[in-house]
Amino acid sequence: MRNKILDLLKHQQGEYVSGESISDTLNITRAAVWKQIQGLKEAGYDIEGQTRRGYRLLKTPSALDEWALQQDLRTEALGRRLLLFEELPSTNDWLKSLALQDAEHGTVVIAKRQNFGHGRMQRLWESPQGGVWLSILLKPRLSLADAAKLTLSTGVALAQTFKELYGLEVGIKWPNDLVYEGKKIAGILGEVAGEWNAVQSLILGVGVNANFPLQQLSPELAATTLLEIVGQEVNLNGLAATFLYNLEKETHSLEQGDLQGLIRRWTSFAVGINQPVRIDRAGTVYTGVFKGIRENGELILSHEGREMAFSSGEVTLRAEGQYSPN
Ligand code: BT5
Repeated sequence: MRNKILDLLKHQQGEYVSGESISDTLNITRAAVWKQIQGLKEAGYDIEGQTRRGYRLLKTPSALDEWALQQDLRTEALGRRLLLFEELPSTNDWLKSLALQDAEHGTVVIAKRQNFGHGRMQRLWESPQGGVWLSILLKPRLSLADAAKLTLSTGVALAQTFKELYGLEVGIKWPNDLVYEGKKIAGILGEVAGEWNAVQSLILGVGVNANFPLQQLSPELAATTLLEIVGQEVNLNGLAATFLYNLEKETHSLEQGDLQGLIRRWTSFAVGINQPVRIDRAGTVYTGVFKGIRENGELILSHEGREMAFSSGEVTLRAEGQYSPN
């Protein structure tokens, strides 16, 4: 009913719709219309009501909202099936179980907050209200090796989104942390659902620290939020929709085999290229210059006159005076 009312208001494109015509069209009482409109206002919809003329929709909410997000979507597949929850333990875990029940390519699960969000190696991911915590199910036409590169695509899509929407230069810190002035603003977790060869399902989890103050996160984290940087709340539906659009574009480009383009875009956002770094592999520290990544996502280190490659699972990367992960 709520969405039907919104559809009617949207259809009038900012013009008034009388309470009577809403109640006639939807076959509900005027009082029920009024109640629904109150609910929408509480959810952040800016709806003007005038006694004689009726209602008109002025603005959709900036908080996460299924209808508003659907309006902002410009994708073919990503987010066309969208499930929004007030709270979940973890959107990745939820989507994983949907994937096992054969959910379709592009299904997106979003939660307003998570109570058991996680990062790589089951590290805890703090997910208070006001962030964008979402997971996307992809069944790409790619080999397993190429599909693994979609985490790189996700980083690029996110960095592009920050740039497009807020003019922010958010960097990608290898392998795939999004950082602003050395502080983490978003994280990415790619997981395979079930047996890869059997179902070919990849789950991409993305967490963006958006509309909440830094005090909501543990003080020891080297983190920041969009609210801190931009100085005001951003529209989370627009943020999610733009990101999904950019990710779909990246996915298509990878499916068409443009790996070089991906590496180029990734490198253009990468933090610390051609700078001295320290790499810790199982307790052994390698110092050298960070030269970029290989096509398989491995980091290239110029170390004592030769090039060494490191994969993300086995090392931690640190740059002096810069953000360092765990
Ligand atoms: C990541 O892991 O950065 C991937 C985070 C992915 C989260 C999304 S939210 C939606 C979906 N559902 C999930 O359950 N997960 C995904 P990693 O690189 O392992 O970094 C984890 C580390 O980041 C933690 O150990 C903390 O040090 C730090 N951290 C935790 N919460 C943070 C936050 N909100 N902002 C910045 N850093 C945080």
